[in-house]
Amino acid sequence: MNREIKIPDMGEAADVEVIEICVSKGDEVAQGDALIVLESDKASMEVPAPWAGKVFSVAVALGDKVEEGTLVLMLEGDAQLAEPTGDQATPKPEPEKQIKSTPASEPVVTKSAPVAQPPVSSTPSVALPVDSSEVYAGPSARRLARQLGVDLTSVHATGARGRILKEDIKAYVKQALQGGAATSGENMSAIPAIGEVDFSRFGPVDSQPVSRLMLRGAKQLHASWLNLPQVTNHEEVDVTNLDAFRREQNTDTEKPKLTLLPFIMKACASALLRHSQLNGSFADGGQTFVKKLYVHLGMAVDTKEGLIVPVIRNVDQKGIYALAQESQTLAQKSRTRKLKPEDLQGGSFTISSLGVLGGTGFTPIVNAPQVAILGVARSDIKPIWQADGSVQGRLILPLSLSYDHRAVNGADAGRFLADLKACLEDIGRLLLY
Ligand code: CAO
Repeated sequence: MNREIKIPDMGEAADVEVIEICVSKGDEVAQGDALIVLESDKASMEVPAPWAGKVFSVAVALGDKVEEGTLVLMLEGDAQLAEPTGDQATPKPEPEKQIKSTPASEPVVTKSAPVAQPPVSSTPSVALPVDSSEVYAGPSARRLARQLGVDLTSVHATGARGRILKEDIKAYVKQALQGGAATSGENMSAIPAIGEVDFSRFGPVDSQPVSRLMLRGAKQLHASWLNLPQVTNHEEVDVTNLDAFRREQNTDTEKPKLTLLPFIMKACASALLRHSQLNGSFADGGQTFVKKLYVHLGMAVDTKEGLIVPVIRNVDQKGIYALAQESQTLAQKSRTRKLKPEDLQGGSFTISSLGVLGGTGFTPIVNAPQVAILGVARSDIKPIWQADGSVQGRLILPLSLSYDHRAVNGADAGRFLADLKACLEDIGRLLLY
């Protein structure tokens, strides 16, 4: 049987606005579920279902101004089955917490009344707390937050006038389960959520799903960014002689082409054996530090689908041509999606060479659980003072070393970079080790 649900006696309040409609036609509701939310200039309240049933039709719209007796909706169900609430046959309305626009000094009192037929005469007063630290949320949202153990002060509100909706609480829980916590920003120690923006409001857009590769990379980078205290040291290396040497070798077209990268790899591997702190990882939840006695270098490769980091094993034991060949093969495989899972595993240190795209420097993010990464930017000819007082144009290569400061001190990083610089400026040094 359909029964009309009307706005109950709201005391003095008239022209009260409907700010939320919690149900739609066909919804099954339990007794006490919020049907609509009203807001006056003093307070807001939910109108709960007086009995369980199915919504036959909704008679109000968002923004409507209503008063006592306005028809809210038609509810199918048996009013006789409604459980008595206290001394009444219908549930009492549940006033919400403070309205933000209410001055904190003004005590707010709103009338609480049964909302459905039959009208109930008693209308006990409910004093609303006026604590500016309190959040703005309805009873059903608060009930849900209590059930899920969610601190409402951490939830980002999307409802009208900063009101927390049930959907906001569900979104918060979902994000927390995925590893992050969306917060209102008031909790300074938590990670504030970035709100969704409808960019099409500002102009044409082209929306595409994010590739799985990018999602995986994003997760890895985000985890590293959040977990590791990272510092970056910068160094400039004079690679004039090295570059002349590699160009000379490149006249032999039978051999793999030499870029600066295999030389940088070889010099890094050598330096990592002497500065093994940078070739390690934390284990046992940070209780153990594992220094790897091998040097497997990750090499960041730019592909159309996103960044891929294949690994070249035992770099310290390979020659320059072998490294050149292997890096070209792995770059090609990365770009044609031919890599095997083992090609991507076991890296102990990473090199990210942006080469000609590199600009004058950048701060790479450590590829955790590794503890250090070398960024290589673009080499350029610069005027450099010489010991004899002359100025020469020299080819200068900018290097940036990012590291997990828990594992590597600034001095460790400085020594590693100085060693690397010395090897690259005089590649013959590598013969000494
Ligand atoms: N400065 C100036 N020129 C450089 C250079 C540098 N630091 N490094 C390489 N070059 C030159 C090479 O010598 C080559 O020029 P020539 O043909 O005249 O010799 C040209 O740039 C192209 O080199 P390459 O990129 O084909 O080869 P590579 O061995 O230097 O690098 C690879 C290979 C796979 C690392 C690179 O192609 C790549 O993908 N880099 C991008 C990595 C990346 O995206 N990092 C960012 C990660 S964070 O988002």
